Order: sequence, then structure tokens, then C-alpha cells
Amino acid sequence: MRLLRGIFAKVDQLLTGRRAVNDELFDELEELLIQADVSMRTTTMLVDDLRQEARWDRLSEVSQVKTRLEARMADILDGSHPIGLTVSPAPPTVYLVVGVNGVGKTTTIAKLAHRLKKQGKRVILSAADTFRAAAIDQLEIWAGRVGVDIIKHKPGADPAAVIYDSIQAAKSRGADFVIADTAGRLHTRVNLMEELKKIGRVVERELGRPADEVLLVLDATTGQNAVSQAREFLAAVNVSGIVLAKLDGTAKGGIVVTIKDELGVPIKLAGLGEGMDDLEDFNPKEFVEALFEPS
Ligand SMILES: Nc1nc2c(ncn2[C@@H]2O[C@H](COP(=O)(O)OP(=O)(O)O)[C@@H](O)[C@H]2O)c(=O)[nH]1
Ligand SMILES: [Mg+2]
Repeated sequence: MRLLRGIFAKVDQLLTGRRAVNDELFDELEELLIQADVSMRTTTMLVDDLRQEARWDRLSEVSQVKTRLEARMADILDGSHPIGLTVSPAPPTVYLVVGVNGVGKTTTIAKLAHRLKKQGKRVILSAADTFRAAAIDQLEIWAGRVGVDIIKHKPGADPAAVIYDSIQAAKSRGADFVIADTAGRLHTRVNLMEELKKIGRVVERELGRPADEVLLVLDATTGQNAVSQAREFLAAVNVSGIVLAKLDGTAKGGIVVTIKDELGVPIKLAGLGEGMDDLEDFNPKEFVEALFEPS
């Protein structure tokens, strides 16, 4: 995984030389983790555990502390969730993509469609962000670039009706996947959440099961803000996984640990740039390894 290690390079430095394992070291570690976007709560838990382990196991080398920190972080991230997205044995597989404006929803959808198309799958994009005309246009441009179909209605149309048509089209055209863009206006939050619930009901009625994934896209560069945003969505929608977009734009990889520890929802995909190929399945083990890779 291509990562800006940023602050974690400093953690690495701190835990690589010949320093003594003492209170001062743990204080510095605590400070660095917070700078790296690990939340206060998660940092305190991590460092308190490490302090205790260091005392009980009489750790004398900082490298031993580093190994324990890596293992702890890997533990938090690994909830033994399977890597990758759920694919239904009964097509079409339906993914709903939610999140506030600007986080990277539409780009993520384009990347995902591109990846599936390369695997030989038939994909239909569903322009269910009908709130802004520009959102429909943007998705259409991406559909053209990627070379997949799109189902759209006029701006202002009922998003649930767009989803309904998309699923019907997928069934009649034998498409494997429907990926739906949804509106992300937080200021009319109640309406948005009602809209998402209605979409959920239509999917369930037409498929005989809920959407195969409800993916919440978060912008990794917004730090703790992303966590508060996520809480609002989680309170209203059954989110199955998180897409962490713009992970290339932050040197504070700690947000990844915080999201998992504070929200308990698995991160399934990582956005690593603006191009079509800049999407990776999130692999917790590889992520932690990349964060602590010797430079
Ligand atoms: N660097 C970077 N930029 C991204 C990534 N994903 C999206 N963007 C950019 O973020 C901006 C908003 O993306 P968009 O998909 O329109 O967000 P939406 O409003 O949630 O649909 C665009 O300029 C994208 O190019 C990513 O993984 N890395
Ligand atoms: Mg969009």
C-alpha cells in the first residue's frame, strides 16, 4: 500500500534508536499518536497498555515497544472481517454509496466500476444523487470514461425511483452490479436519512434482500471530523463498510485506527488518488506493515 508515513515515520524514529524505555518515552509516543490522528481515547488505551506491558515484561529496548505497538494496532484493525466487498450469488449485486458532499463518493464509484469492468463484469451506475444536476452530469462523465451504463432521471426526481429503475435495468440487461450514488447534503440531515431508508426499502423489495454493501465514504484528510460524520450516518443507516478516500492526501494514518476502534465498522476500501486505478482493498495487516516499514 502506498502511504505517506508522515507522523508514523516519527513514531518509527522514536522507537528505533537506543533510548531508554521510560515514562518520558511513552509521553512522547502519546503525543505523536495524537498528532497522527489517533483519537485521545484510542491513544490513551494503546499507550496505557504498552506502559503496563513494558513494566510487567521488563522491556528494556524501544524496538520491543515498537513490536508491541504494531501488534496492538493490527489487533484493533483486524476484526477478522473478510477482505473485499460482498458479492451476491444472485445478481445484480447492489452497492449503495453514502457520505457527505465532497468526500469522494462519485470518484469511488467510478474506480469501483472500472475495477469490476476490468474483471469482465457488467456494471450499471445509478444516479440517485438527484439533488444536484451537476452530480448527475459528473456521474455520467465517469460512466462514459469507464465505459459502463448509467441510469438517471431528471434533477429533483425521487432517488428511490432511480434505484428501482436501475435494478430493473440490471435484471433485464443481465448486469452483475448496480452501484448507486446518493445525495450527501448534511444540512437537511433528517430528509437525507429518510431518503436513504426509502432507498433501502426499494432495494429490499426488488432484490428480496438488503443491499449487498452500504459503503460510507469518509475523507481521510478531515481527521476527527470524519469520525463525527460517520457517527451521524451510523445512527441512521445500516453501514456495512467504510471507504477511506484521500488516504494519499494525509500524513496522519492514525485516522484508520481511530475509525475502526471508535466506530467498529470495517474499512473495506482505500482511495489513494484521483485516477481510476487508485483504489485498493483495505488490508489491515498490510496497512500496519506499510506504516512501520523501514524507510
Ligand atoms: N487525492 C485524492 N483525491 C480524491 C480521492 N477521491 C476523490 N478525490 C477528489 O475529491 C474531490 C471530490 O470527489 P467527488 O467524488 O466528487 O466527491 P462526492 O461529492 O462525495 O461525490 C474530487 O476533486 C476528487 O478528484 C482520493 O482517493 N485521493
Ligand atoms: Mg458526487
